[in-house]
Order: sequence, then C-alpha cells, then structure tokens
Amino acid sequence: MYAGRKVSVVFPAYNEAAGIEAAVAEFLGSPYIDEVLVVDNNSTDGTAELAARAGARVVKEPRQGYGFALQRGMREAAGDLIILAEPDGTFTARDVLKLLAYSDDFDLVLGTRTTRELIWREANMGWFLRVGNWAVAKLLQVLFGGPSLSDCGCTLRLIHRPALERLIDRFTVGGSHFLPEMVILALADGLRVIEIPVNYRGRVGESKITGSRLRALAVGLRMVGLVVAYRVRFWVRPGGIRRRRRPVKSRSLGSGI
Ligand SMILES: Nc1nc2c(ncn2[C@@H]2O[C@H](COP(=O)(O)OP(=O)(O)OP(=O)(O)O)[C@@H](O)[C@H]2O)c(=O)[nH]1
Ligand SMILES: [Mg+2]
Repeated sequence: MYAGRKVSVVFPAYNEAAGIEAAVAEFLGSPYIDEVLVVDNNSTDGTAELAARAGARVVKEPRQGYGFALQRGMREAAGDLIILAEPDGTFTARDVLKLLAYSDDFDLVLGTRTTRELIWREANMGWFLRVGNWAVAKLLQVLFGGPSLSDCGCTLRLIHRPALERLIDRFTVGGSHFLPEMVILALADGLRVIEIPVNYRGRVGESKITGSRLRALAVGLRMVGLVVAYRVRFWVRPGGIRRRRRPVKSRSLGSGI
C-alpha cells in the first residue's frame, strides 16, 4: 500500500526461469507492493510454476508478444497504482518508491535508464541503445509536446488505474514496440506524464528484445513509425489531442472521469 492505495507490479514473462523467483521475491519484499502479477507468455521453461511458487499471481497470455503480455497484466492487476517492470533482474524494487513518490502529482510516471550514473557496469545499455532510446524519446517529446523524455523503452513505469482505464481499450501494439504507444495516448489524453531516472542492472537469463543490435534497431524503427503515424493521424483528426493537463487521482475512481 502507498498512501492508502493498493499497489500491483506486473511482470511480462517469456522464458524467464533464470531470474523469475528472485525478481518476485525482491518485489514482494517491498513494503509498498501488495501483489506481483506474472503474465506468462507461452513460456516453456517452467517460468509460470516458479513464479507461483515464489508467491506471484500468475495469468497466462496466449497471444505472443511483449505488448500483449503487458496489456493483459494491466487488465488483470488489482491495484489502484499499477507498476510495469521486468523479471530479469534489470530493475530494482528499491526504485518503486521513486515512482510512488511522483505518483502523488502525476498520472503516468516513466522510468529512464539513460542516466549514466545509474547504469550498472553489467547492464545492456551501451552507447547504441542509449542514443537510440534517447533519439526516439526526443522525437516523441517534440511531436507530442511531452515533458522531457530520454528513454522510449523503459518498462519500469507507474500508472494510476483511472488513467489506465482511459487508455486500455485504445492500445493497438502487441509487439515489442508497445511502450511509446502508452505515452502517446496518455499525452494526447491530457494526462500528466513525468520521467524519472531509475537504476538499470545487468540481465539474468537470455535477452529477448535488445540483445542484438539488429533486433534493437528493428524495434527502434517500428517505434519511429508508430510515433510518426500517430502524429499524422492526430494532425488529420485534431480532436485526438487534448491540451489540458490535469491529474487523474486514484481516489476519484468512478466519480468524475
Ligand atoms: N521479447 C519478448 N518479450 C516478452 C514476450 N512476452 C513477454 N516478454 C517479456 O518482456 C520483457 C522484455 O524482454 P527483454 O528480453 O528483457 O528485452 P529488453 O528488456 O529490451 O532487453 P534485455 O533486458 O537487455 O534483454 C521480459 O520480461 C520478457 O520476458 C515476448 O513475446 N517477446
Ligand atoms: Mg529486460
């Protein structure tokens, strides 16, 4: 619980047996976190069983894809505050408190992994990924009038449930380029968005998305395509952009929004 609100953590998981137990234990060990929800995305290595044994609630998402897994987790999470993370050891449960602190004033709190001082030596965040993530984030920031953004691909983020309910039926991306869509729709809806630095550690287990430069580049290009396509769509149909910035607080669930 945080400020009287229930906190859920969502882990999308595809063959994460190597790190899932430790990740579930680490996040459940946080005094602020009420549930850890693991979305098992057709794992064949026993991820689901290990997660359940470690104390997570496990749901299965049959549609393969990072975006599908996250969307399923956001639908199933019971919390008033929903935190997306990964069960591969890259994010620390300690940083949850940073997200929570900013949730007092913002509807969507994004982590950024591009702060050099917080990138651990073993982390997969060399110059190519850092600059690539930064460049796509800046494009999104400029085209959608966002706050300062420096990372388009950080799973670690927090959203208030009422804010999520405004967005959840509008997500279209089931693949690895899902994250910017969440930010675009939030900004277009007038939600208050902020980005804060978080730790980024080395990964446990095998990388699925940004392990190879070629795969990372492909995801990055799809993100650019998504950002540009949304911008064009909103130019053609300007009603899609609301300029108001006002908080959507969990407590107002069911009243007023
Ligand atoms: N790529 C991929 N990831 C999935 C899928 N379903 C769930 N995931 C999870 O999504 C998260 C992101 O994938 P990662 O392989 O960690 O990709 P990344 O974070 O960009 O890069 P590294 O952590 O350096 O490997 C992990 O927790 C995966 O287990 C899927 O279908 N494809
Ligand atoms: Mg990862």
